[in-house]
Amino acid sequence: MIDINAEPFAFTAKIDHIALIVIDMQRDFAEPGGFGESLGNDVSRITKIVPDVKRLIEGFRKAGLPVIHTMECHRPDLSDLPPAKRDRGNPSLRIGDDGPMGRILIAGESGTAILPELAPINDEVVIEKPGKGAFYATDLGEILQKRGITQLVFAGLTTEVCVQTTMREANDRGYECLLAEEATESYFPEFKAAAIAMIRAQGAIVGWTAHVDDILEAINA
Ligand code: TIU
Repeated sequence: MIDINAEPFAFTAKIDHIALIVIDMQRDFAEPGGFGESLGNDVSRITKIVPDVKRLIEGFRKAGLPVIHTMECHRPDLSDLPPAKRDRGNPSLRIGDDGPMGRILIAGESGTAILPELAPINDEVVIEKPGKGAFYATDLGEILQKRGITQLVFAGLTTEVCVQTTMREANDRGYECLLAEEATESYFPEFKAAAIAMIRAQGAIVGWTAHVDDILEAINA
């Protein structure tokens, strides 16, 4: 067991039971013409975290620890897309519509892919999820249970939407959750700051937060 310098207090990492989960680092959220922009967001902030997400992923790989990737996406026939999600916010392009990078947020389309710098390698698990949380309508829980994972380090997009939703789902299922602060981003800097504050408030009510350097130092010790 190794203590990681974290807020609101040290996170005691159990190295045989910890995994990195990288949430939705997809072109659709990071590049012009994708789902994020169709909702009216300025996507230019998002790619700035790629180097920090990359070194976190590489640190876990170097330590021989599991890296799990998620992708928010839907089946080509849209059978897993509730109309309420498709129509919410009256986006300029709806999920399933043809965009400049292929059909918006549809499995297998080039715009839905994980950014090439952060692409999964070898046998890393990739979870395709139709919701904001990665446990809803996926086999993530079973996969973690079979591997004996009880602690999750979180990175990815966006802090207050899919990252926070998945952290809350995981926390309720008994996982200890640690968010890597520089390896997550929001379209709204104030929402990122608020999400970090609310996650670690009340004695880590949802989980801990830590800097990428402190996480890497501990897992590679
Ligand atoms: N819109 C937004 O902030 N996020 C999403 O729709 N999905 C994820 O956070 N991945």
